[in-house]
Amino acid sequence: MVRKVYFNHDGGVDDLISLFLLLKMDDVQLVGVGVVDADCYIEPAVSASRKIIQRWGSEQDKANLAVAWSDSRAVHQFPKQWRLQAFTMDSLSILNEYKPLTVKEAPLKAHLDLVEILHKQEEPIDLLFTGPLTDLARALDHDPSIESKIKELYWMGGTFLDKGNVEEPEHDGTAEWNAYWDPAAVKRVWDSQIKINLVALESTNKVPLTLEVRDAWAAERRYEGVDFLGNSYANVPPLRHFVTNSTYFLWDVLTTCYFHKPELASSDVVYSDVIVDGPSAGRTILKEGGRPVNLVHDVDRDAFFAYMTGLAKK
Ligand code: AGV
Ligand code: CA
Repeated sequence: MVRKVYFNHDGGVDDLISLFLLLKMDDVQLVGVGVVDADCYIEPAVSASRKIIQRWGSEQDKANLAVAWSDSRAVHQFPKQWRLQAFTMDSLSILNEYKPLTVKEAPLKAHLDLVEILHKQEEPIDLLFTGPLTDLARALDHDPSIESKIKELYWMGGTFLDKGNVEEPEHDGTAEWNAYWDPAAVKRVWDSQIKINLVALESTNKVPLTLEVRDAWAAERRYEGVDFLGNSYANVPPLRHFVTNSTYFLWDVLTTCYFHKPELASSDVVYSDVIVDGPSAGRTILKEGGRPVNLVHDVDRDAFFAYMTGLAKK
């Protein structure tokens, strides 16, 4: 059975690698792509997305997919050093080898593109979000009837740990960045009936980029897709001595692989809420009687890396 999925991402290294891997997965049909101006600059992120579809999409993907720009805006903006990584991704030779670029941009803004594509579906489809939830929240506000067209949401975001990954003035450090970028959007999605799979820091903390992973990709760079992994992750710092604010994890790639292969990870339903403002803005908390979400809290690290590297070889 082919699973249909709409993918909304924010142009980071692991967002773009997620797009690449989605195109490689058996029995997955990508029905739409939206890009939000969060952990990226949107122009190179849209451009890199179109180039990835052009290079690795099927004939059907290339003919039917168009990449939608979001006009959603930050409540709390990402650091510029991280956002600049989209320019390097868009400049990689492997994405610029073949011209002309024929994969189109979508005519509608990303949240309206999502609404339109959901309405075209006969059966409910899955959503994969690897950046902030703003476009989904706006789509729900625009047309709440789309809920019946959504099977499940897979979202990289949030954490119930004491320590998140936001290190910013005025914040207490308890939030995860995708939630912090637009906390009210998380609340809007929590207020819906959508079934949520949350790939939070509990599991993504277990898949840092390490030198060992880098070397394993280098040893297999004869595979075009593995060389693409190595070059892409050359943009970002690995874990060496201890975790810093810039240490890179495979956050979104784990989320994307969990969507396709949930047996890589373990999960439990928890009841939760989100703090919308103040020093803990964007913090997700456990709460009795709160909103149920399926929290992915653990992962088989070796199986995950073997699986994602295997996909890149196809
Ligand atoms: O919080 C994780 C999210 C993921 O969607 N992003 C990166 C992933 O795409 C934000 C982020 C947190 N720490 C970062 C991030 C870092 N050190 N570099 C770049 N982005
Ligand atoms: Ca992301």
